[in-house]
Amino acid sequence: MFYKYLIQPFTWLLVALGLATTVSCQEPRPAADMAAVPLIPIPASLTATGSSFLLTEKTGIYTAGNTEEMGRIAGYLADKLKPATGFTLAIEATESAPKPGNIYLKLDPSATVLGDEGYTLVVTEALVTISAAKPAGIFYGVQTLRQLLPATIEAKSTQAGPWIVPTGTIEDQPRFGFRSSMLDVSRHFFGMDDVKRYMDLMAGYKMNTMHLHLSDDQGWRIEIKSWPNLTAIGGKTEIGGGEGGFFTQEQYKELVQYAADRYILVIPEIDMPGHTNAALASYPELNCDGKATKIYTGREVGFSTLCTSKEVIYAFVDSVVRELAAITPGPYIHVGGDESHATKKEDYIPFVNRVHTIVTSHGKQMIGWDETAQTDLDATSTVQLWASPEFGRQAVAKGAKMIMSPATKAYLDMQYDKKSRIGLHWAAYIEVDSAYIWDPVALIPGIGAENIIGIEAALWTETVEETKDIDYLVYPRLIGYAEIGWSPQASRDWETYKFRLAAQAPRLKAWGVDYYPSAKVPWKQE
Ligand code: TNX
Repeated sequence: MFYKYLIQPFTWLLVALGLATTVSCQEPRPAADMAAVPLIPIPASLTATGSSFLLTEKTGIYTAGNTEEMGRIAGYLADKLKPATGFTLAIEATESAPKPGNIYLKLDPSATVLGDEGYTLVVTEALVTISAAKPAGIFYGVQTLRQLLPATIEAKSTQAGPWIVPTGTIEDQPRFGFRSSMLDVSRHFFGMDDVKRYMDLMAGYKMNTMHLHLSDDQGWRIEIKSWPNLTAIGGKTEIGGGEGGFFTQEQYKELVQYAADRYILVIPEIDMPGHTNAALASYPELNCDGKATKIYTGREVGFSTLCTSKEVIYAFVDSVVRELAAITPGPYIHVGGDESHATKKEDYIPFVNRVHTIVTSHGKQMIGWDETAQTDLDATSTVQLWASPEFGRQAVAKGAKMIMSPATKAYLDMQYDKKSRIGLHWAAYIEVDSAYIWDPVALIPGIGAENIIGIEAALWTETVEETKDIDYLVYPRLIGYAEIGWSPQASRDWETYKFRLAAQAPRLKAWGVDYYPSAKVPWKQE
C-alpha cells in the first residue's frame, strides 16, 4: 500500500519531465485546418483540431500487425514521400505506439465497424496514426495522408516543405465495395506502362477494381496458349492499322500483382458472341462457313458473331475461360455479351447460358453487359448496366447484382462538348459536372441500393491512341467517379466539389497527367 503511494508521484514526475523535454525540443506548431483540405473522395466523417504534425527526416513509419503486408504498405508510403521531401523514412515493426514525431500504421483486426476498406486516421501534434481492420483500410488511410500534405508532396524533385499535416480525426469507409474503371486495350492496344500508370492514379483516389476489355473485333490482347493464333493473328493490329499488341500470360500476371499491391482487383473481359472478329480472323473453324474473316481495323460494332451452333465454339470458350481463370485470382470473368446484333436471339440466349456454365465450372462468377439479362441469371451473376433500364430491371428480377455504368453518365469515351478533340457522342456529351451529378441508386427506377454493388467508368478506345488521349478523357472525370463510389451521397455537392477538384491541378501536373482543363472548374493556379 505504502509503496503504491510512493511510486505514483515519482512516475508522474518522470512523465512530466519527459513531456517537457519533448515539447521544448520541438518547434511551435503552425495552426492548420484539416477541414479546409480539399480531400477527394470526401471522407465519411472529419473533425479538425486546428494544429499540425510536422513530418521531418527523423519521422519513422511504424507498423503494427501482419508485418509483411504492413511493411509493404509502409514501403509504398515511404516511396511516395521520398522524391519531394528527400527523406528516406525508416520503417520499423512495433507492438505499441511509437514516440512523438512518427507515423503509426496499426492493423487492428478488432476494429471492424468501418468494414473491410474503412480506416481511422488520427493526426495529433505528436503522431499520425492510421488504424484499420484490414490492410486495404490502411492503404486508403495512406492515400488520405498523401492528400493532407501540401500538393508539392507529389513532385518528382526535392521541394522546400515544411511538411505539415493538419491535426484532427477522420473516420472513413466507402459507400460501395465496387469502384471500378475499364480500359479497352482492344480497339487500340495499351501496354504494361500505360495500364500500371492507370492503376497508380486510380489507387490515389481509392478506386479498387480495374476491368480490362481484352478482346474485340479489332484485337485479341491476351495470350491463350491452347489457341495461339488468337494473338499471333488477332493481336497484330488495331483501329487505323497500327501494330496492336497483346499481353503474355506472364505480363498479365504481373499486372494482376501490380494491381493487388494497390488493392485493385482485375476483371478480365473476353467479349462474346459478338465483338469477336479478331478471333474469327484467327481461326476459320469459329465461323459458320469455315472461313477465316479478314482482320478488321475500322470502328463499326455489331457485325461479328461466333458460330454458336458449332460444338467447337464451346471447346474454344472453355479453353479461353480455363486459361484466364487460372491466372485471375479475383472472383469474376466478364464475358461481354453486348451488341450481338449478328447473333439471332434464339442463338444468343442458349449461348450465354452455356458460357455461364463454363465460367462457373472454372470457379468464377460471370459478369455480362446488360443484354445478358435475357439469359438464365442467378444470385452469382452480375450485370453491367450501360444502356437499357429494361434489361437492368430484368436482371435484378432474376436476382443478379448490378454494376452501374450508364453510358450517358459514366462513359469516359464521351466527348465533354462539341469541341472535344477526341471522343464519341452517341450517348451524350458529358461535361465534368454532368459526370459528377448523379446518384447510382436513384438513376433508374426499380434498380436501387439493394441491387447495386458499385459503379464503373468505362474508357472505350476507338478514338484513343496515346497516353495523352487517355489523360484527356479520363481526367478529371475519373476523380468524380471515385468520389461517387466512395463518399456518402449526402456529402456530395458539385458547388463544393468543384473547388476540391480544382485544387487537384498541381497534383495532376506533378504526375504528368494531361487533363482536360474544363471551364466548369475554377482551376487553382500554382
Ligand atoms: C458501345 S458499351 C459498346 C462498345 C463501344 C462503345 C463506344 C458496350 C457494352 N458496347 O463496343 O466501344 O459503345 O462508346
